Amino acid sequence: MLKKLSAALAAGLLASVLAACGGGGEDTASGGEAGSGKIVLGFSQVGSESGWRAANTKSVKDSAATAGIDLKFSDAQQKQENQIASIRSYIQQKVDVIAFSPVVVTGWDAVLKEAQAAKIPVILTDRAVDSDASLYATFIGSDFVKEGEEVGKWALEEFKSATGPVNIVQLEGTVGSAPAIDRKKGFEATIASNPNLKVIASQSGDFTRAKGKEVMQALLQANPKIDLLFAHNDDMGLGAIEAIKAAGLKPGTDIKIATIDAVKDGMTALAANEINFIAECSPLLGEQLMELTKKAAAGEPLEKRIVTKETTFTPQQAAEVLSTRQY
Ligand code: GZL
Repeated sequence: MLKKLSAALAAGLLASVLAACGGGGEDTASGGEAGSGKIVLGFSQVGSESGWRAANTKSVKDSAATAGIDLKFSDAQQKQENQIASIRSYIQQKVDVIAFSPVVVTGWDAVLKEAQAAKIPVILTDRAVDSDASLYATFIGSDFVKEGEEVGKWALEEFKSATGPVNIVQLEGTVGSAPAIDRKKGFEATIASNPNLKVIASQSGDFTRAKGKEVMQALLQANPKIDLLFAHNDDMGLGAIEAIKAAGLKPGTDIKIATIDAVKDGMTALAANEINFIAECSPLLGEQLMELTKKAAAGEPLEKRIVTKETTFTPQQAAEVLSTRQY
């Protein structure tokens, strides 16, 4: 009897050690222990690549604490394999709900099927996947095509009286990510109505300030005349501003700049006319995510797609709201 008991204890201990070793950054539980009666949510975050991501992580953690939800959180350092490992560890831990922001669009079918087989509902936040919608409970996030269209509409207006070519360079987000794919799609489809507006170069800056600066330095050397930079997020735009200044040019004047996100640093540059236009992409998804988590845990049906409400900002509008921004 004693032998059987110790073998069972050892097996249980091994399973819990394995389950805690999800990939990527450490898993941090922010609520009560298993069996505390609290809903347990396993969340896999893309990484910590931008100001937007930091604000999104804060929103998720703060909202879980406010909602009394036991949050297990992992940072994938922008690696899909780490997200998949974390999701598998949440399945092994038998959490009530899994949520994640998929770093890229493809490659999720297998792990989503494993979660479905374990009867754990999955909520996509922020970014989409190309898996069949039957494999997840709902997707809450922005309409990235619309964000790209908003920037395109601003560019058409800004350069409507141009009589010659308007040379545009584009700093794209993480390769293969939904925001990079869809922002590019929305922007380029919109500016196509004015043949003067030409994207002469388009390259990924991986949503980071450092990479945005590095790529913009190369683009400035290769292209003597750049009229507009469209950066898929504020952070890459802010990195590009450093490169533009180092090249002896005035950002927002010599080269017009449009970005997406509207985080504090981006809005500060916009208010200072170093950026000329920002389309908002709200990271404050935490509160809605917790409401959806409670419904999913209760087995309630969820609408398949929840789009976050967003706006756009000019320098004047940024100056007016800067002091009241939450992120
Ligand atoms: C958009 C989000 C993007 C932001 C970037 O919802 O996925 O990732 O625009 C962030 O700042 O890195």
